[in-house]
Amino acid sequence: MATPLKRISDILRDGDDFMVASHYNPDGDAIGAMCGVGHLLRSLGKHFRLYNPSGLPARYDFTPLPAPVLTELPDTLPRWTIVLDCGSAERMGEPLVARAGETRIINIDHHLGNSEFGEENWVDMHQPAVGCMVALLAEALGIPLTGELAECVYLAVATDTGFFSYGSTTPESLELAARLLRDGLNIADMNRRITKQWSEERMHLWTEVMGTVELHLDRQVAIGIITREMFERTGTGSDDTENIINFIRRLKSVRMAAILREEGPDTFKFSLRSYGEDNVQAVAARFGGGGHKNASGGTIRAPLKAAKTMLVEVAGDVLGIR
Ligand SMILES: [Mn+2]
Repeated sequence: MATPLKRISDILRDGDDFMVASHYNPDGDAIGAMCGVGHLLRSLGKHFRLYNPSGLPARYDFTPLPAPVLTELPDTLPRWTIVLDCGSAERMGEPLVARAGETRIINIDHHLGNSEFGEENWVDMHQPAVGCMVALLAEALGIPLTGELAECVYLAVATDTGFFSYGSTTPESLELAARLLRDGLNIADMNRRITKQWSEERMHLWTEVMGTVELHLDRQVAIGIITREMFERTGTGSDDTENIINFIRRLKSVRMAAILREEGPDTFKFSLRSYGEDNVQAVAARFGGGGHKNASGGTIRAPLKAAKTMLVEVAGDVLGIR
């Protein structure tokens, strides 16, 4: 039986009509992997479109695009849709979920507990980024990892590994970075483009959020709050919250860092981060969420105070803090 990598590279080589999609509210891995696969298809001379319901976030506007990123689905969906970095079909966004039956889905992902919603599923939770899987695809297809493709792969891998600092970082991902560098990638310039993206408005939001951080359970659980009112007052949006949680995790005593972000009346999105053996995926799962061992998220429908209490309680339970 052929491996998923072999089957998918065969489909890319033999097919012609593709759409490449990634999760809504895309992060660096979603954008880098989506554009990376676009570059592969361009190298192969295939027809393809890129689709993301949230579009290309301004902070990734330096990404070398192989095609425009569509925010609306075309009238006729292509034969194949390659879905990247989505742990479940729901992450593709409502419009594509509703029309998933009109196309054949290739699911390439690295999230623990991926629901294998595609016709072809290549799910490898040991990969630190879907960008690493795109590099393996390039290799299988004999396409050199240079130029714009290299920049997209680097964007994906560098952001999802926290610039090769998280526990998910593998020897292979470091070897991949070394290979990109050896083949001409300007790493300092890429890192500048990825990180030097802050607006004053974001600085104001972060100042406020840091001010909300509360410590619970013997200072081992930290929770920060982001309300819609804060967004309005500082002129920011959910894009401006990426990574803020990793700074809360820097608190010396903290084993689980959490952010509760108000989505609507009595509805909060939560993000969780931990280090090492503290499994916050298990915490998120209690609320129907998902993710990775040290990075997860989900939604809690409750008023803020109750949401906080529940999160602290479950964290204490799962992580064994009492
Ligand atoms: Mn990812």
